[in-house]
Amino acid sequence: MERTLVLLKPDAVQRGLVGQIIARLEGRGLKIAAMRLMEMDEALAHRHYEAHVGKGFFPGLVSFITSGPLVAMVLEGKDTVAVVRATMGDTNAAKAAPGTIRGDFAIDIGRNLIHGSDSVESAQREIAIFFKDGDIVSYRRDTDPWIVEG
Ligand code: DAT
Ligand code: MG
Repeated sequence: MERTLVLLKPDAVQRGLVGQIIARLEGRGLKIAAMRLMEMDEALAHRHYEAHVGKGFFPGLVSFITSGPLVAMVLEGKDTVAVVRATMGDTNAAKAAPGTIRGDFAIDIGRNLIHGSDSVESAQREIAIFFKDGDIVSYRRDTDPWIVEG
């Protein structure tokens, strides 16, 4: 089973969309393996978004992501990285397809509600930023065989 890091960004918390967003991810059959409400400081933001340091939008991104509490989660399941990315929709929420989280709830690239790791390697790096091994819980659900065959 594959794991990914999901952040429900400060706009999701402020707008009261945390429950609806989690419901969509759970609804696909993804399993919550870790979850916490927290604030990101500047150092953490630089670490998490290291690939974007120096870009024009980076200062705005840091100020937004550190502006209030967010929900960090580890999700687990089949092809989780790709499934979460598809469920999120396009980075530019204005272009995100209806039916996706961004396409249904957001309209701006700088207020796009959710982060999901973009590869298995990124997921491993990002999960380690937010969670210790002991924070991640492995468990079986009786529904698992009804979600993934085999
Ligand atoms: P994603 O969050 O879909 O993985 P990304 O990794 O390319 O997108 O960028 C990280 C975040 O930075 C993105 O969610 C919103 C912000 N961002 C990216 N490109 C931007 C741009 N051109 N203008 C403003 N914000 C941008
Ligand atoms: Mg990204």
